[in-house]
Amino acid sequence: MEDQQAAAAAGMAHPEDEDRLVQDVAEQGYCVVPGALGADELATMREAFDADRRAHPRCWELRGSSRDELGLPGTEGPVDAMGEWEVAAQGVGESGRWQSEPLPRTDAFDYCIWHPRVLPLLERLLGPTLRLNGMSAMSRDPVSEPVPPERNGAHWQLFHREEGASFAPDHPFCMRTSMVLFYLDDCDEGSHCFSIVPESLATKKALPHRTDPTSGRTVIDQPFTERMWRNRPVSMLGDEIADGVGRPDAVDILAPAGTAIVTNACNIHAGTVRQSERPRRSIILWWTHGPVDYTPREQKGRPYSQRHNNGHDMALPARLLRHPRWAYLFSSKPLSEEEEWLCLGIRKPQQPLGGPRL
Ligand SMILES: O=C(O)CCC(=O)C(=O)O
Repeated sequence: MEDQQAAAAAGMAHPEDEDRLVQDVAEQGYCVVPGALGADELATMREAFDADRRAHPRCWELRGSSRDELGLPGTEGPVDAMGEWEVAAQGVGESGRWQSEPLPRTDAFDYCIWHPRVLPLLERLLGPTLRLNGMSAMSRDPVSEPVPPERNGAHWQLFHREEGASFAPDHPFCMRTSMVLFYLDDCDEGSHCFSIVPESLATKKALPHRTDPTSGRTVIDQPFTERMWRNRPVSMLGDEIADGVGRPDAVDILAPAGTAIVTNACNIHAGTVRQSERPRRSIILWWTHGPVDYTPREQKGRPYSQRHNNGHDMALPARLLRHPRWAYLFSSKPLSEEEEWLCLGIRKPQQPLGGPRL
């Protein structure tokens, strides 16, 4: 009992709670950490979130569509600061999904990186090679249109496995990447929410997989149409995916603001969008295994720092790289070949017979 009180006072999980969360991840591929952010943290983060959106509108992107793709007028008019994309009007795109990469501009969300209950859990799940791979602030804005009729239990969703279904079959948790969401707003039946299809470790281990010949990565071997499910048209996918398929086996994570959701990012998941006057703001982190390449680079000719890039490549601020306690989470120490295989499912191409030519 005293132990439990001491752990709670330090903001940490009691070891038994942590065991249960690890068990949940083994059984379903995700777990829910209640009360990860308190009222003060939520107030500070919401304020920083909205202030960043107001101060840096050009750094926020409506995911899913450019006006060109949508055939909307306006591309010949003034384009955005980068001269490339014109953000689409409200109501198009992936159901009003606005996203940005806030780390270079604010330290307001740093606490989500070294959260005293979530980080120890991630260390157990991913192991000692874990590294932060990205962080996004994401808003699912209010949606005024009525949702299409519910089919197969689906609302407006775009279900997918992360990273093109990259996979680490030999890792103890089959966990190449963990996606962690912190809800900054209450999620219930009357709001948007995050949804995920439970999948046990045993099921994952039995999934068919193959090596992608270009990247050397292991990927789950399911045709694209079996990896993406949607029931609302989005223009980013110019393919034949049928609308209205949905995933009736998905669980809607309905939970109060401050909840953290820790996932194996290869579980099938989606944002569920409902007609709602309320936004769902979230901080999303991607954790993978080192090294993490934070070298600034150009994205499609536009400076990386001006644009959200799904959180997977960004400038890492010096305050983190030189952090007295947490710098190891951003280390670029290379993985050994064995670790690359175990943690990332990447096999080095075999040397040609006779060894390398000199
Ligand atoms: O939380 C959401 O709305 C969707 C997030 C998601 O699916 C992703 O970033 O891959």
